[in-house]
Amino acid sequence: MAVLLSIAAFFPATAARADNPIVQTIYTADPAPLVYNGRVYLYTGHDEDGSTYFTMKEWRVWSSTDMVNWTDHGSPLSVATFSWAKSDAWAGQTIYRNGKFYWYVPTTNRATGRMAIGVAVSDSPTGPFKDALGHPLVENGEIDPTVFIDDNGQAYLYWGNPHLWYVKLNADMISYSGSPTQISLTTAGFGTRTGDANRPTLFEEGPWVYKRNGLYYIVFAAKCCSEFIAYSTAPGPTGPWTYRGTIMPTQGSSFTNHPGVIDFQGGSYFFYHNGALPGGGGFTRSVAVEKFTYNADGTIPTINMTTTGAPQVGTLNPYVRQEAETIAWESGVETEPAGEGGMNVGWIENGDSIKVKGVAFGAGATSFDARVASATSGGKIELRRDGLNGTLMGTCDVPGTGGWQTWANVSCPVSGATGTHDLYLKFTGGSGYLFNVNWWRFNAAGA
Ligand code: FUB
Repeated sequence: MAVLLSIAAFFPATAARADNPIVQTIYTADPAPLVYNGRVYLYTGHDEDGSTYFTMKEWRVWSSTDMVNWTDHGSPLSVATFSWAKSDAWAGQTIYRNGKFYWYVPTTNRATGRMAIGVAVSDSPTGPFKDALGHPLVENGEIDPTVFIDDNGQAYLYWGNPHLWYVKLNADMISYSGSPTQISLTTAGFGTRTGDANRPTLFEEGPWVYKRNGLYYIVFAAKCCSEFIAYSTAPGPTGPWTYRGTIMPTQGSSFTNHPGVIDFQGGSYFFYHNGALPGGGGFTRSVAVEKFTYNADGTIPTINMTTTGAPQVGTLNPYVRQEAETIAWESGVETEPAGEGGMNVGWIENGDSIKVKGVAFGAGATSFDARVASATSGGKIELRRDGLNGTLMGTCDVPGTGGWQTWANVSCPVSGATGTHDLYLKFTGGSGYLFNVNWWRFNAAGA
């Protein structure tokens, strides 16, 4: 197993942590949430460790049913997926239509040296995605596509920095009708910027377009730098736009920000990024989320960044297989593709941990199973309630299995696992890497 230097390696263990940012194993940026089939899929970029520019090679996918425990689905799309692309896995968005998922992304065209918009397609929200065209969908040197399908079935792709463009997508979602059209950036539509004669309005980049109760919204990164998040509304998908003000003020140790807005299970959620992780900043960003409520007139309240994040929607069922890479908060671990499919947690050392929030044990669990692998001599998984030093519900011994991808099941008895609690998987053992975990499950009496 390769030794990766990562943020996780130096992130301190904390007993009681909030849940923003969403991902702690890597730096993430440019959130694009999608609700599909009762889950939120979160598409992000990936800022490389130690970046001093927007050094981004791949896009990543995460998902959650409860807004606090997020499953890592790895990287089903990268710059390398596009044979014509050279670099820059920047801010994109994925949408579902007719059984397929379309992911629109900006990346640099090797042939022209300019930013272009590519489109990738998959049968699954978690990929694998393939280049739908073999060439850019559209190219004018501008970035940050957002995609929207109106109630009448007409799809629109918007993008831009420094201008704002749209084009009408055909029903196949990989071609368009007419030519890219510039949306007029008026101060009435997009607010007034002072001090930059070339950019008289606040629109900077990162548009996010959607419709709610018949009103069209464009949320965007405003002013530079540092950016804040603002929005405008319109009676139709192409305007005329009216500037509505700030959603998220400039905050959070990153000079960019990037919005993504969804409704899920009756709540509204605002995704953004900041520099909140250790080592974080403008090129080492992290995606976070807040819950909010629209005002009665459809306007959006001011939303501030928190470390608390969104409240949990429901609970997590420990009596079905749960992926080890389903995490509310972690300390010290990494993830990687598992040889037997999906992802696994690895790079586990003594004292590392994973918190899984709001686990509904109900009447009580009697045993715990885990799928593990170890090329060394293994270690132990301590199952603790509500804190790293909380009540010990059980300890599972993990033996050496002969390889980091040589998987075996281990099982151990548990007690005191009743009601709903945060579960801490605390890993202990000797020095060096101990073992990997692919999945876990509790068993109830009689199961
Ligand atoms: O992540 C690279 C670029 O930074 C994005 O395309 C912009 O929206 C800004 O977040």
